[in-house]
Amino acid sequence: MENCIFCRIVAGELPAAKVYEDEDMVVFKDIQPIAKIHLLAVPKEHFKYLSELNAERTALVGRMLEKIAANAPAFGLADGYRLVINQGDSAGQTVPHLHIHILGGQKLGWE
Ligand code: DGP
Repeated sequence: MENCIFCRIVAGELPAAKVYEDEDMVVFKDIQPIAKIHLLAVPKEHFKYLSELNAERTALVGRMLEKIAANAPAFGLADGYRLVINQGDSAGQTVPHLHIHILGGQKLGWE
Protein backbone atom coordinates (compact mmCIF):
# COMPACT_ATOMS: atom_id res chain seq x y z
CA MET A 1 0.00 0.00 0.00
CA GLU A 2 1.40 3.32 -1.18
CA ASN A 3 1.43 5.38 2.03
CA CYS A 4 2.02 2.59 4.52
CA ILE A 5 5.31 2.96 6.42
CA PHE A 6 5.70 -0.79 6.88
CA CYS A 7 4.94 -1.53 3.21
CA ARG A 8 7.67 0.95 2.34
CA ILE A 9 10.11 -0.77 4.72
CA VAL A 10 9.16 -4.15 3.23
CA ALA A 11 9.80 -2.74 -0.25
CA GLY A 12 13.18 -1.33 0.83
CA GLU A 13 12.02 2.24 0.16
CA LEU A 14 12.57 3.27 3.78
CA PRO A 15 15.53 2.19 5.91
CA ALA A 16 15.12 -0.21 8.82
CA ALA A 17 17.47 -2.30 10.92
CA LYS A 18 16.37 -5.64 9.49
CA VAL A 19 17.41 -8.77 11.38
CA TYR A 20 15.47 -11.34 9.32
CA GLU A 21 13.64 -11.58 6.02
CA ASP A 22 11.97 -14.34 4.06
CA GLU A 23 9.12 -14.72 1.57
CA ASP A 24 6.49 -14.08 4.25
CA MET A 25 7.83 -11.34 6.48
CA VAL A 26 10.54 -8.98 7.57
CA VAL A 27 11.72 -8.55 11.15
CA PHE A 28 13.37 -5.28 12.12
CA LYS A 29 14.20 -3.25 15.21
CA ASP A 30 11.45 -1.02 16.57
CA ILE A 31 12.41 2.63 16.27
CA GLN A 32 10.92 3.34 19.74
CA PRO A 33 11.98 0.33 21.81
CA ILE A 34 10.21 -0.36 25.10
CA ALA A 35 12.43 -3.33 25.98
CA LYS A 36 16.11 -4.09 25.66
CA ILE A 37 15.27 -6.13 22.58
CA HIS A 38 12.21 -4.88 20.70
CA LEU A 39 11.63 -6.23 17.21
CA LEU A 40 8.69 -6.00 14.85
CA ALA A 41 7.65 -8.92 12.67
CA VAL A 42 5.75 -7.55 9.68
CA PRO A 43 4.02 -9.63 7.01
CA LYS A 44 4.86 -8.62 3.45
CA GLU A 45 1.16 -8.59 2.65
CA HIS A 46 -0.65 -5.46 3.78
CA PHE A 47 -3.61 -5.87 6.10
CA LYS A 48 -4.40 -4.18 9.39
CA TYR A 49 -6.55 -6.41 11.55
CA LEU A 50 -6.70 -10.02 12.62
CA SER A 51 -10.39 -9.71 11.74
CA GLU A 52 -9.22 -9.61 8.11
CA LEU A 53 -7.71 -13.08 8.35
CA ASN A 54 -8.75 -15.62 5.75
CA ALA A 55 -7.32 -19.12 5.32
CA GLU A 56 -4.20 -17.88 3.52
CA ARG A 57 -3.50 -15.12 6.03
CA THR A 58 -4.12 -17.45 8.95
CA ALA A 59 -1.51 -19.79 7.49
CA LEU A 60 0.81 -16.82 6.95
CA VAL A 61 0.53 -15.67 10.57
CA GLY A 62 1.06 -19.27 11.68
CA ARG A 63 4.27 -19.46 9.68
CA MET A 64 5.37 -16.13 11.15
CA LEU A 65 4.91 -17.44 14.68
CA GLU A 66 6.75 -20.66 13.81
CA LYS A 67 9.69 -18.72 12.37
CA ILE A 68 9.80 -16.24 15.24
CA ALA A 69 10.09 -19.19 17.61
CA ALA A 70 12.73 -20.89 15.47
CA ASN A 71 14.80 -17.71 15.24
CA ALA A 72 14.37 -16.52 18.82
CA PRO A 73 17.88 -17.63 19.86
CA ALA A 74 19.37 -15.82 16.85
CA PHE A 75 17.45 -12.70 17.91
CA GLY A 76 19.08 -12.90 21.36
CA LEU A 77 15.88 -14.20 22.94
CA ALA A 78 16.86 -17.70 24.04
CA ASP A 79 15.75 -16.85 27.60
CA GLY A 80 12.20 -16.02 26.55
CA TYR A 81 10.21 -13.31 24.86
CA ARG A 82 6.77 -11.74 24.68
CA LEU A 83 4.65 -11.26 21.56
CA VAL A 84 2.13 -8.41 21.34
CA ILE A 85 -0.28 -7.52 18.55
CA ASN A 86 -2.02 -4.20 19.08
CA GLN A 87 -5.41 -4.03 17.38
CA GLY A 88 -7.15 -0.70 17.00
CA ASP A 89 -6.95 2.74 18.56
CA SER A 90 -7.77 1.77 22.13
CA ALA A 91 -4.93 -0.75 22.10
CA GLY A 92 -2.55 1.89 20.76
CA GLN A 93 -2.18 0.58 17.22
CA THR A 94 -0.47 3.43 15.40
CA VAL A 95 0.65 1.70 12.21
CA PRO A 96 -2.22 0.30 10.11
CA HIS A 97 -0.30 -2.77 8.93
CA LEU A 98 -0.45 -5.88 11.08
CA HIS A 99 2.73 -6.34 13.11
CA ILE A 100 3.88 -8.53 15.93
CA HIS A 101 5.95 -6.86 18.63
CA ILE A 102 8.72 -9.18 19.87
CA LEU A 103 9.92 -8.08 23.30
CA GLY A 104 12.68 -9.45 25.47
CA GLY A 105 16.32 -9.27 26.42
CA GLN A 106 15.35 -8.51 30.01
CA LYS A 107 12.95 -9.64 32.72
CA LEU A 108 9.58 -8.31 31.58
CA GLY A 109 7.01 -6.96 34.00
CA TRP A 110 3.27 -7.34 33.62
CA GLU A 111 0.98 -4.39 34.38
P1 DGP B 1 1.79 -0.10 17.35
O1 DGP B 1 1.61 0.90 18.43
O2 DGP B 1 1.41 -1.51 17.79
O3 DGP B 1 1.10 0.31 16.04
O4 DGP B 1 3.34 -0.15 17.07
C1 DGP B 1 3.98 0.51 16.03
C2 DGP B 1 5.44 0.46 16.33
O5 DGP B 1 6.14 0.78 15.14
C3 DGP B 1 5.91 1.46 17.38
O6 DGP B 1 6.47 0.75 18.48
C4 DGP B 1 6.97 2.29 16.68
C5 DGP B 1 7.30 1.50 15.45
N1 DGP B 1 7.58 2.30 14.28
C6 DGP B 1 6.79 3.28 13.74
N2 DGP B 1 7.37 3.78 12.63
C7 DGP B 1 8.53 3.10 12.47
C8 DGP B 1 9.58 3.17 11.50
O7 DGP B 1 9.56 3.96 10.55
N3 DGP B 1 10.63 2.32 11.67
C9 DGP B 1 10.68 1.42 12.70
N4 DGP B 1 11.75 0.64 12.75
N5 DGP B 1 9.71 1.33 13.63
C10 DGP B 1 8.67 2.16 13.51
